[in-house]
Order: sequence, then C-alpha cells, then structure tokens
Amino acid sequence: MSTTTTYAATGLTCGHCVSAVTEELSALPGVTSVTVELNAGGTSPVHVTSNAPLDQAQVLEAVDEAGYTLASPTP
Ligand SMILES: [Cu+2]
Repeated sequence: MSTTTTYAATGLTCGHCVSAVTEELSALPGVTSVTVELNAGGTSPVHVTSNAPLDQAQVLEAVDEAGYTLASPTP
C-alpha cells in the first residue's frame, strides 16, 4: 500500500532546485515517487509517495541536505 504525504518546501527557485529535492527524497528507503510543484520564491508543495511509513526526520534532513527547507506535512 502506498501513501502520499504533502510537504511544503521553501527556497526553491527553478528546475534545478526541483531536481535536487526530487533526487534527495527519491533516495530515501520506501519512496516510490516525488512530485514538486514549483512556486518560485514561495512555498512549493512536495508530494512524496512511499510504500512504507516515512521517518519524517529523515525526510526533513534529506531536503535540508539539498539546501532547502521543508515544513511539516500539510494535513
Ligand atoms: Cu534552482
């Protein structure tokens, strides 16, 4: 069973940022797909689909590693 969680990322400005975040998140165990809705200079929704429960700290860390900030999942 797969679950999609939506996070809010800030600091993304272009397609390069999108691929950096997508790459880091895709590398996490259980993640099957990552979709980023780029909103340059604002808050970009990030949809993370996984087939296992995600460790939220790991998700935040992955985005931090890419150089961006992720807020908690939106309900
Ligand atoms: Cu960029």
